[in-house]
Amino acid sequence: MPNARISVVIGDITQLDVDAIVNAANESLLAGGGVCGAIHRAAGPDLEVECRRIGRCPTGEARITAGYRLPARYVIHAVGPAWQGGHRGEPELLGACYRNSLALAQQHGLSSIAFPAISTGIFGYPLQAATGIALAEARRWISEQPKPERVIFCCFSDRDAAIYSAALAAAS
Ligand code: AR6
Repeated sequence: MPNARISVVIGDITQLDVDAIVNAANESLLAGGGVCGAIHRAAGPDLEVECRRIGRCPTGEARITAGYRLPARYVIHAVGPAWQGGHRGEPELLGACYRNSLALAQQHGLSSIAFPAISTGIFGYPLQAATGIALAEARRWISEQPKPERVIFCCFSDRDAAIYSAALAAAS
């Protein structure tokens, strides 16, 4: 029952008390706008210090840091693709973000991970298509791996949550 381990919540991801929250980062790993700005503000300046030490993260990859002042113990910084019409490898790169984030969570023995809707804000990825990729990757991972036990999709609006919930129900 993969869906029993996947849930959709509405709210601010910086408030979630989970092992790791995922940041929709950019390749520089420095604080930007959107959820990335919110995570850096809530975590405090030590997060950016650690990000600077790590350096650049290519699109599709992910890096893990401490959570500092966040309730979450870790932040996994995943760099999603900017939408360029869909023929520049965006679906594969977005899928890789989810897989690489889940792999990092597993390597660190984490039980719970919360994702925002990576790439669907400033980077302009159409939400419906991005949701399909996010859920497909989570379901595939969970069907093959025991960890993380719980995958949470944290939506910032009721509209986004309705799309996630409908996609989750359709896939069950
Ligand atoms: N909690 C949960 N979701 C949120 C929050 C929050 N506090 N704030 C925004 N969202 P975006 P991207 C949602 O733009 O498209 C940054 O500057 C938002 O509604 O944050 O991957 C980075 O540094 C949307 O559904 O990320 C990059 O340069 C989702 O988070 C670039 O923007 C992602 O929107 C990344 O753009």
